[in-house]
Amino acid sequence: MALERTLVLIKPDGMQRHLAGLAMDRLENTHMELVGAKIRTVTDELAREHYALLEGKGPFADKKFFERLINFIKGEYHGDPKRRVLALVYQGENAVQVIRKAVGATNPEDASPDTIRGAFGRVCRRHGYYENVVHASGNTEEADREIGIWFNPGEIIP
Ligand code: IDP
Ligand code: MG
Repeated sequence: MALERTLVLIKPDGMQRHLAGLAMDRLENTHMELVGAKIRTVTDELAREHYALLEGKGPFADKKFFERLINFIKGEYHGDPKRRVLALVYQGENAVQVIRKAVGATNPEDASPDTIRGAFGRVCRRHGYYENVVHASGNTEEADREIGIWFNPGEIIP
């Protein structure tokens, strides 16, 4: 067992649909410790830095689909001029895996109904994009990288 930190983002669909509280309720139920929280406006630069490693990979080999990913996290499809995303850092034993389990599968239609994505996510019928309410780091390397993008060191409880 290892003490880990992981990054969660309440994405613009979650913010606009007022799901931040419900999502956090489920995250709190994991008994992981909340050690960082901030709300940020997602600029183009922040979006591209966050998703830099996905460019050209899997479904994002299609450039247009990669731009959809960027525009989505910038809140372009959810009409929020403030482009708000809530960033959270959870810490605990195996935090990455524990939080991913509460978050659920990438495709909301494959995600178990007792997960955040399974309960609240949806697939955009027009574009096939997974509007899955939250982001959670996929492994510890990703987590360290992403926490460094969203937070300054002094903003996380040691
Ligand atoms: P993850 O968020 O479960 O780690 P990633 O592969 O990192 O999944 O993809 C980032 C985001 O891009 C997903 O959360 C989802 O919103 C979207 N996405 C990923 N793969 C697909 C796909 O095949 N179709 C539609 N949307 C996708
Ligand atoms: Mg991922």
